Amino acid sequence: MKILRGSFIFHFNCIKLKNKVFNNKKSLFKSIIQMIINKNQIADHNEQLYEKHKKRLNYITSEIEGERTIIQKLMDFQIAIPSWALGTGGTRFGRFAGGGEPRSLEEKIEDVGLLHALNRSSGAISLHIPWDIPENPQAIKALAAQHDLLFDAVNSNTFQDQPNQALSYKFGSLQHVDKAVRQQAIDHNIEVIKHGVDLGSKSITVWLSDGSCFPGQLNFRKAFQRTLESLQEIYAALPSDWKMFVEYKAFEPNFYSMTVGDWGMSLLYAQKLGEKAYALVDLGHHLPNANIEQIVALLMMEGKLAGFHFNDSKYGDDDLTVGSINPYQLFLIFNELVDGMDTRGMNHATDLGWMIDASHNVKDPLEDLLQSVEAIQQAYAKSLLVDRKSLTTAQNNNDVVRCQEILQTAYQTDVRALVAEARLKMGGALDPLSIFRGLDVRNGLIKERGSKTVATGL
Ligand code: LRH
Ligand code: MN
Repeated sequence: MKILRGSFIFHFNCIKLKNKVFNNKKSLFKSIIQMIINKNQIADHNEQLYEKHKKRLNYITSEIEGERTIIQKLMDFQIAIPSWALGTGGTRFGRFAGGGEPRSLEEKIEDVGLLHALNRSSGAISLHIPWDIPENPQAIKALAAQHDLLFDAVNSNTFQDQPNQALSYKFGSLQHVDKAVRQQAIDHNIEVIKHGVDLGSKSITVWLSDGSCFPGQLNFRKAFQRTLESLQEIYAALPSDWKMFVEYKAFEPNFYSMTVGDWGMSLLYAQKLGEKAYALVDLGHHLPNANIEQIVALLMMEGKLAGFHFNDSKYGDDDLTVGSINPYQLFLIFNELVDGMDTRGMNHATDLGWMIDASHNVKDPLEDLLQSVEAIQQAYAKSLLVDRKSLTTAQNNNDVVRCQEILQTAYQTDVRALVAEARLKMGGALDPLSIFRGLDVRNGLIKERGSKTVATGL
């Protein structure tokens, strides 16, 4: 396949985009890419890697069936990038900034645009309010459109006290014993929904740090009921086509109880709130050795799974690169997802929220996010290879060994060429990480923005 220079743009599903893209891309290239990546460099990169890619693709397509369907599903599968994870993260012990970090919402959108230009699989950004208040929503929306980006779930923040805030969230927000504090938190969430409506978002994620640090500090039942009443007021403010994602977490920053502490509590809230409320699964928010794939299967069964905050962890809410610690668990989760979505006739690409939630203490934030998107795409591709008919037969025969063989055959299949082919077909880079490094993007950003810039977020 000849990699056509200049027409590279037309890989971006040219029917729909041709005119729009050409005009926008021209301006896009004028902004970031032109500074760091000009339009032919991805084409050059792909040309150098094409022969090797073709060999790998021919091999995998000779080994499997349905590669066209899998590649199309990978092309449709877009993952939202968290606006709060484009800078260097830190812990209470320290933060070691890497330089060239985005100084504004505009620069955050440009960074996600850069990721999307390279892997064509990061087509949405998830904002956190007030870290990313869109001062001029129309301009922000237009800038995002230039980068082919949509706005995924907006996130509220009642886990920090803002400078001009009247009442403190030290002892919680929606659970607080003081009605005035609860009302302040409710008003904030309704304001977040307004920002989301302005940007075309269709969901709000509510994560509450609410809970207690010591036995006796909180009446669990009353805290649940106050939180439910507060969520009901926020739920009532949801536009008809919106969803509310109730994110649970086992511990931190409270270390005795969390008022939305596990999938059971989140499901209880979602069921009591109504059909627009769902339980959001952040992979790092479980107690050690929790069977997250079983939780996913049951939330799917109840039609109450919102979607995900993808990351990885070995101990707590470590927010590490997706698939960096336990890639088999990620595969098992996608295995349950594909089974559950197909059973319910759901659209894999649009019916659940696919978001990353990570924090980068020692890696370049953009390289870390490129690795995370790749890991998610690979886990999804492997889960699409599972021979579900044979698995059901083996399960019905209690043939435990055969069940494992069927799963692990899919898991041990090298799907990297399928994921790369999907990128190539969408106009992305065959190897996003190597072109990101090859073009020294980080130093380009440091030249542009400075070495001491700090992005808002965690
Ligand atoms: C809480 C959490 C939540 C976000 C925050 C940035 O640990 O996962 O999703 O609001 O991280
Ligand atoms: Mn999260």
